[in-house]
Amino acid sequence: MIEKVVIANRGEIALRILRACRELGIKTVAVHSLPDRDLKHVRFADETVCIGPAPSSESYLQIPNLISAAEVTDATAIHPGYGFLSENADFAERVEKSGFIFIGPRSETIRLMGDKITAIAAMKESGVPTVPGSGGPLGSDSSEILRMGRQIGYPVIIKAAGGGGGRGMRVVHTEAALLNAIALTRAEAATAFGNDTVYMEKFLVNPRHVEFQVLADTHGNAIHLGERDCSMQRRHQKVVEEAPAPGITEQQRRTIGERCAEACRRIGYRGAGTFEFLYENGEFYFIEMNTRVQVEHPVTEMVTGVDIVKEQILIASGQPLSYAQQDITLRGHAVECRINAEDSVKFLPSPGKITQLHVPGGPGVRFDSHIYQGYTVPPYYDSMIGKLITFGANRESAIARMRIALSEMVIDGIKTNIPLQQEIMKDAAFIAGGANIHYLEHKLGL
Ligand code: MV4
Repeated sequence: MIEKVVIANRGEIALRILRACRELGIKTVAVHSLPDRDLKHVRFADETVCIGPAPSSESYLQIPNLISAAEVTDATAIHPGYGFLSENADFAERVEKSGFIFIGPRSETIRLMGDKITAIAAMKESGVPTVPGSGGPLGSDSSEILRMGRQIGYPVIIKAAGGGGGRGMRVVHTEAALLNAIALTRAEAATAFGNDTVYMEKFLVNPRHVEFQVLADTHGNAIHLGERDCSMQRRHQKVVEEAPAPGITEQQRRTIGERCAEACRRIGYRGAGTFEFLYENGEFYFIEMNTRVQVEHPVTEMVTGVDIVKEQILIASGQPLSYAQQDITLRGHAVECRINAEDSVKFLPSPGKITQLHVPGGPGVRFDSHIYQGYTVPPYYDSMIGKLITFGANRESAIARMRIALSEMVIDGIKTNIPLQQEIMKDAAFIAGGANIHYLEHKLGL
């Protein structure tokens, strides 16, 4: 069993990991940057190590500092959370080579999924439905590329193999624009990712973003925990997530979920993972896999009763999964509103001191956050300061609870996106369910 975990992250996820460790009787080490010494999880941790100054490039992204923190505290394992080094294969490899357990997949798996072309190929081989496309890197033969574009049909999208999460892609509407678009995407990819490999897919015009949560252990077991809808987004930042996804049938869930679980078994996946799909006209198309715990994992926890972070730690300890697929049943509905320290209209970050804080509560209300009255939100990191999650017997009651919870929440001293979230919770298209990935940007006039 893992005895001591270094939490290589900050904010709400660091606190979430700390709580999971405490439930499992595992000691914790909080690593933090200089301005983060007053974070809530730093106060609760058994040990703390300052790993550098404010910029994440000099603290949370410094691999040697994190390994040193594990060494000086004699830790067993490192949990990377999300963001920062969580999907950095070199970090996972150095953690493993230094004799610590990386709480996540094997470094080779992270590398496989980090390259979107190899990720898609692996999933396609395992029977996961993918987007019609080049099925591999685009070469230099122009006539072959033009033939491929015609075969796939316009519009197409050119994506960088090293990209993901909305970085390094370009939509092409006509054959006349294709070769130039490829050259531009290649050049940008070379600069941004140090890899100019690009591929082509059919561009889906109005899809939803539906993702499947999986868990896989080191004994060959893999299960899925159903899906989430994350279509309500702005500039590739998710704003609202929910589980289950509106309109997805039990049959679709079983078919796609089982294919994801089978893919995990085939590639020897370890830990928690997410299969990202575009969903359009009743069909699922795999686009990327995330090899970390995700921000929106709580909505899945609420409808399945599974503690995903605890499972991550148990899996890393070599324990078999606590659940078989038949133990997983979905109950009710959960919605998550991300609470950001930002102006609701201009979307500018709004760091500063929280002078008043009142947190909502009652049945089916969960607030995953590290903030407290008197806490100063620093300007150096992501603006997300918490996640408000509500659960209900059905979607309508989960949304109704969210409206009340948002109305009870008071965060003074800084601006937040609570007004935007209140607006979304009374939006007719959101209430109807199944809005696509462009809906929110369109509503906001982007
Ligand atoms: C697409 C697509 C349409 N067709 N691929 C953006 C983020 C990255 N994960 C993949 N993305 C997209 N890939 C094909 N073939 C549209 C998007 C996309 C998107 C996807 C999910 C959530 C929000 C999005 C916003 C804009 C574009």
